[in-house]
Amino acid sequence: MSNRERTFIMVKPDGVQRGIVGKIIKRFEQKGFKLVALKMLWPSEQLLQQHYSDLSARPFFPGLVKYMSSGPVVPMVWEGLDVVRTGRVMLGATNPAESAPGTIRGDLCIQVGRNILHGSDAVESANKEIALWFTDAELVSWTPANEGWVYE
Ligand code: D4T
Repeated sequence: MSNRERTFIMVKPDGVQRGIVGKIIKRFEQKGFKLVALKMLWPSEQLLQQHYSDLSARPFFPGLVKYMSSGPVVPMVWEGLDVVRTGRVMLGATNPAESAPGTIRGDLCIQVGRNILHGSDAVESANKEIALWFTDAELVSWTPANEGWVYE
């Protein structure tokens, strides 16, 4: 496992609309992960079809793509030890009705179709998603002032 593992986290249109982007960023910052990329964009249906290509046969796919393209989203990349797995734990179960209290979804949302954020489910999918949403130049390599003292 590497301190340099990266995951793709994206605030969905409902999270942006509800004004909780800052709260979501704060959870990852407080945990101790490092932000290496962040932007806001209004995604096309084509980009979302690519992002969710594994789900294209699912009955909820057309509604999912329509909803995800209904407004701006905030994709980001977070870095740190085991960040993919820990990020999923922090998000909570996909269906907020089953997300434990204390998780982001467990604390902040109600329905599966409006579950406020996405998080990669494996290192391989994280790498694919990061490459889909960000260029190499948008991934910023930097060292927090205290990283050496905390982690080394
Ligand atoms: P994301 O991708 O949003 O982090 O979700 P998960 O990885 O946790 O779950 P997923 O791929 O199974 O679902 C993708 C996305 O589709 C929505 N969804 C899901 C929905 O609208 N209805 C459903 O029945 C399910 C299972 C929510 C997340």
